[in-house]
Amino acid sequence: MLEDTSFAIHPGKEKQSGAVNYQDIGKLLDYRVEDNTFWFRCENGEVGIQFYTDSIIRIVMNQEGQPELVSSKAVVASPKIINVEVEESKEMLVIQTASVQLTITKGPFRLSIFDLQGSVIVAEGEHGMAYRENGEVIAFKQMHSNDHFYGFGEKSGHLDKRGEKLEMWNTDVYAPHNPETNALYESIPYFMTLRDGKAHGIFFDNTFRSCFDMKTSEEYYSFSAEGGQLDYYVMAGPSPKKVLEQYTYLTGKMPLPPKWSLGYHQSRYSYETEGEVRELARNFIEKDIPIDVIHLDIHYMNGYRVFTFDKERFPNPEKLITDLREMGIRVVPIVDPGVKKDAEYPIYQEGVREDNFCTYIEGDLYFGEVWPGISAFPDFTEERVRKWWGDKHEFYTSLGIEGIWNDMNEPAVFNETKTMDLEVMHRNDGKPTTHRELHNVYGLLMGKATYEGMKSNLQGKRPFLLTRAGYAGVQRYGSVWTGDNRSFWEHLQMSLPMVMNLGVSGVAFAGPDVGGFAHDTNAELLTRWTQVGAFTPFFRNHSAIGFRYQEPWQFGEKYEEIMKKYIQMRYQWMPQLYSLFYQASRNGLPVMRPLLMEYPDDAKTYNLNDQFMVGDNVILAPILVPSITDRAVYLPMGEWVEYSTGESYDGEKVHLIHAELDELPIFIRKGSAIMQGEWNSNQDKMTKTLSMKVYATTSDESYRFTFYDDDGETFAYEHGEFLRLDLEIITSADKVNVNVLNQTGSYLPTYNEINVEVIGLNEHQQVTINGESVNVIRIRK
Ligand code: MIG
Repeated sequence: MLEDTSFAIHPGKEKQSGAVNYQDIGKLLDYRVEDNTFWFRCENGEVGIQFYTDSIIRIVMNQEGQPELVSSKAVVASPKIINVEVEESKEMLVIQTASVQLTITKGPFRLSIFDLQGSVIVAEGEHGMAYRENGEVIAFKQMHSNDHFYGFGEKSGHLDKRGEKLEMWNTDVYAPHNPETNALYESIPYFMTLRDGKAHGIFFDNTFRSCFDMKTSEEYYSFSAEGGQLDYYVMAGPSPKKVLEQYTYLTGKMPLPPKWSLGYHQSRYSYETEGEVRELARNFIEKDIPIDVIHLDIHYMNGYRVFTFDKERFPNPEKLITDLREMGIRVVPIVDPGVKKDAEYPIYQEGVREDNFCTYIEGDLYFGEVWPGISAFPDFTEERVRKWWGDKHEFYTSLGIEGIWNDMNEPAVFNETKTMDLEVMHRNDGKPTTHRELHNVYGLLMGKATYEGMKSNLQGKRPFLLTRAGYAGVQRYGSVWTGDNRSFWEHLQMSLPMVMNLGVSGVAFAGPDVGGFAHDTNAELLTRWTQVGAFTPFFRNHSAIGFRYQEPWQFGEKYEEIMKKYIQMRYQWMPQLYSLFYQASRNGLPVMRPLLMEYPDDAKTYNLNDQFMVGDNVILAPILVPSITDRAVYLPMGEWVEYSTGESYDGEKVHLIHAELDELPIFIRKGSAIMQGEWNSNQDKMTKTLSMKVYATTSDESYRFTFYDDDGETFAYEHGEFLRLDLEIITSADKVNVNVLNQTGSYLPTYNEINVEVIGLNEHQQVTINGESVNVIRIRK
């Protein structure tokens, strides 16, 4: 209570922070190389160094003895045997790979990594690796005056986290999401540093509560954890995109999601009855507003028991799901981890009998209160339990369900600490340890259980998973929404850097609750938010019980028309978006990106919070404030064309752009292209007419991109059933050439050709496609 008053800042309460009271690792005593691992014995601990590639280096410090190099929950790659050269002198040791040089000074042990041009990537100085008697471990790195920090998973506040101190502890935060609220639902202890146009990444693979401090000092930053080893990876870059490729090489890529999950999702806590859901679906069909998914929140269940339907509210779920499916709509139900303590409930019975729930070391079950009342929690840290839980999803798949929404998986519990007791002892696949250590991966492992279970139950169809909690690597299982935001303009603004930083953290498929979850939304906010949502990777309108309904038609025809236009636009852009999702599944690059990812040399992009890119050639500059129809837009190098007006804009300039309520400023880089489909109807979402919009320029440009398509819902693409076109656009004063460099895959789409539309062509320019004067690309059968 008192902490909410001025008492919180009474004199004498300041906390100590910074590099005080730590035990330094001390001098290097000796070193050896075994199995491609370097071991450094120091006065106060031992360090192991491994190479995952020439440019991904793992460093592990253990203050108690030889570091353990056991498997991680996040990392899917293994160390590689690479060529290294070692040179030793009296004071130091130099280890060189094909991409980086590590220098280690011996007294005290300090590690620095340089690129081959001799520029420092990371360096230790006065402070290096250290620990505290209480088990806390910490790494200090030198901070440069021009370092900018990105990533850190799901965080409120601005894009650039310099000057921030961020905590990682999966937390259910209903309110508030303020700039200072930094422990949210996801913990991704990873960041990317950008310095003078060059980037590198650090992934601190420690599941304990951890802290990243870019605030306390201007000379150094630090990352620390409450326990465990100091175990981290340095990714040498040197470009932001390379860093992301390296990070997702380590922690995995997003599987290609089903195409329907890229569509529009409508949700509410809750659509409470079958009747309400049917009426909702009918409305979308009648109004011709595109929709792919309706979410069922907790009211669908019988007394909030997972794997059940309430017989009165939803008497015939199978029929409902089949009927909706015919309308072109899928149903995604919520599944929470808490299993109601109820001796007559089969899931609870089985869980207890088979010993699947979390227990204390003494063997007693852990119980916590959540929606169903007193509940037990599956121990997802154990393979056997994950399998059990995953198999249970047959309940849903047998009804025709292909997607699951995991909520409350921090895990959230209604008590003071908001979560499970820290001393709960997880089984952890044969290495039992406490919830204190595994809290941050509970959601990730529930996601793993759910994704894998759905995948095997769906027998060849791609599952969709939406999860609230997660850890590094969560992208391997699902998409992430940013939890309980509010219907504030500030939260619309905040969602941009938040989703961009999630993208920088490997989570390519993410988005906020469009319109805002809690609080009453309003017509203008919902309209502007829907425009943004049409271009964020995950696009779901969701609102909370007790607040205003916010389906696109709730505020009258004028607003409905605008929202409909943008939701339809989402579908017109689907071929482009799907190609970008394909790319993300291959190289880890996010669909929605901060501008700095494409323009790392342009300092004006370093903290650009209110604009974002979709792919590498499209910039969105939405209106994010009420009653305003003009805004400043910064366009980086190049020439740009506004999508709707066709007007040209110079790069490296700030422009004042006008956008009425029905307008969303979208800029495409000249010399590049985008793929466009069309909106047919909810029952028929297949692209039949595909076009490529090429934005002409008279300057010498060349642009390459990949168009990708497949059946959108099965894994047949893994056996070659896809269509992939590697395309090239070459422009100069007298020409616009479009070339298909390569066509691969055996998928036969409904369209036979791609209509090429050149925008802004000059009279002296001639258009050719594969060298011929035509305006279509024929797809080879
Ligand atoms: O706090 O299931 O973030 O999306 O509607 C209540 C009810 C639990 C929290 C989720 C929200 C969901 C709600 N849940």
